[in-house]
Amino acid sequence: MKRLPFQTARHIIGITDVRTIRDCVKSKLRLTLLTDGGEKTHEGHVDSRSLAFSVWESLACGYLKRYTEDLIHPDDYFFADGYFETDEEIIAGASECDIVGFSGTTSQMPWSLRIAAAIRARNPSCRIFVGGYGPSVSPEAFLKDEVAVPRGPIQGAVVGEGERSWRSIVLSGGVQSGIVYEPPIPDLDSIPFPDRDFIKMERCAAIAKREEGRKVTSIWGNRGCLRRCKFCADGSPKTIYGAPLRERSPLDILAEMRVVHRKYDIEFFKFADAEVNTRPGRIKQLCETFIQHGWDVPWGGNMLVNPMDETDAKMLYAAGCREVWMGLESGSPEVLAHIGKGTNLATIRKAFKITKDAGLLRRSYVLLGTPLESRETIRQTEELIEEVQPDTVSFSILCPYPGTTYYTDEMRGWDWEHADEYGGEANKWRTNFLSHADLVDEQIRLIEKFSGKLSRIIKKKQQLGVIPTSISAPLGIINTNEISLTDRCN
Ligand code: B12
Ligand code: SF4
Repeated sequence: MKRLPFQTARHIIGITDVRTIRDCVKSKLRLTLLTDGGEKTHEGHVDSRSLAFSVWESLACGYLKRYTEDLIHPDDYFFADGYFETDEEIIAGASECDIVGFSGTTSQMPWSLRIAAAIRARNPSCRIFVGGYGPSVSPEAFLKDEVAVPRGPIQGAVVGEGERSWRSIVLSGGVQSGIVYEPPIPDLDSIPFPDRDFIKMERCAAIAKREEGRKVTSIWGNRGCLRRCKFCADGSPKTIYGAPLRERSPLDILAEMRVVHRKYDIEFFKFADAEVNTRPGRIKQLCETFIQHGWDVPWGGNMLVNPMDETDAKMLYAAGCREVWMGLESGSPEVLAHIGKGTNLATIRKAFKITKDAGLLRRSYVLLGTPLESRETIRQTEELIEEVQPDTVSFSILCPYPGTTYYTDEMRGWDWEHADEYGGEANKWRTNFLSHADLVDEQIRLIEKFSGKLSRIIKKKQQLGVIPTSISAPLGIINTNEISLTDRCN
């Protein structure tokens, strides 16, 4: 077990005896960390998050719990995930607590606000905080009630990384209000591994086993991204994990993977990194360590097409990596230049070829609807997909989430709970040349055309009715006879 940096405690409380702090906090507080399960569509416990993917457990809550576990007795620390627990169970449990923390994206925050109001109604003295990407990119949206009504449901919105902020909230008994911010932790290896029992990781892994045939969990290797893609919350100026990029050492990552693999019998690790290889040299560094230590449990993650060379691709395979998830995004040179990812047709072609030659499964993301998108640029994208033949493909439509460059004040009133990058009427985005309806038509056409290699998320979103299944546009140009179906898709 790694040691926590207690400087934060001294700084905030102004005393040096950590045991005194711990005893004092423990005797006073009951805490809960909550995360949304998304829309429940049937059986009461099926939601878009898990249907779209194998369930990604809330690593965030696991990290926050571990970072404060010396302060609170385990019996006084609760966790609930809206995927598994009903709203009624969550409200009842959280209402018993002194401090409540919600974790989530912009889409998850409307649920958090509703649940927070219900908790506050039952327990008016409860102190409620929100954290994660949603509050980080637009904290004022969660605090406006506080301005209008002195005891609005949310007392504080945590911006940026949560460990130090949550710790300071717990240590102070939740006195903070408004925007809460603590500087990021420079050395990621000093952060203790997330508490996976607390977040009940086993139940998520069990769903993956049922749906994918393998026990899967996530692991987090770096914080930040050096690129500036305009469509991505990690790329915009308001990014939660801004510069400098911080990386865990490969040995620290490996140590956690080993523990988790042994304890939970995990069969596949997926990296939650924005991009595993956000800087040149990272793949080599990571893989050398994995290879040296004989790591052979399969893993995969988001990877940039550049930097990626033949040596990287071969090393990935030798280090147990079996899947690379790469943003193909578009086949139009103009669109690629506009979105600011720093990729081009040559780097995309090369990456898809060398990773195939290395034996890696190549999942691809295609983004429809950036401002320069037209029928012609989509045709170029089709041609590129046909040429590089990814193993799986997903077609999303740009959704200008708060925190991205494309977000403007005009979108403030959008129904973000239902705005989705895969479809749905709440996303009203259009391009300079195509209406939103045109984009949906193109998406459906491409889905039909590439039906043999669709990613799991597309199939699930169709099941949920987020993506319509009927097509109104003419059929495209690619012969899909040679495309094989791969179903283990993100
Ligand atoms: C894995 C992942 C998913 C998983 C789900 C993860 C989960 N358990 O819910 C899947 C694949 C299902 C998914 C789906 C979606 N995702 Co996603 N996802 C990610 C990804 C790649 C990693 C998230 C992660 O696990 N990070 C590791 C944890 C530890 O970090 P963290 O959550 O940021 O937590 C830290 C802080 O934020 C903070 N914190 C978090 N919660 C709290 C709570 C409190 C109380 C406090 C104090 C602090 C705090 O402290 C933590 C530790 O420092 C991020 C990108 C990224 N690089 O982070 C995108 C990202 C979060 N996703 C995003 C989006 C848009 C979506 C979708 C809406 C896409 C869609 N389908 O339309 C859906 C919505 C899902 C939902 N129900 O809301 C955006 C969010 C943008 C925004 N404005 O909110 C991101 C940032 C991608 C991007 N770069 O644009 N996603
Ligand atoms: S899309 Fe990938 S490369 Fe671009 S900013 Fe987001 S995480 Fe970084």
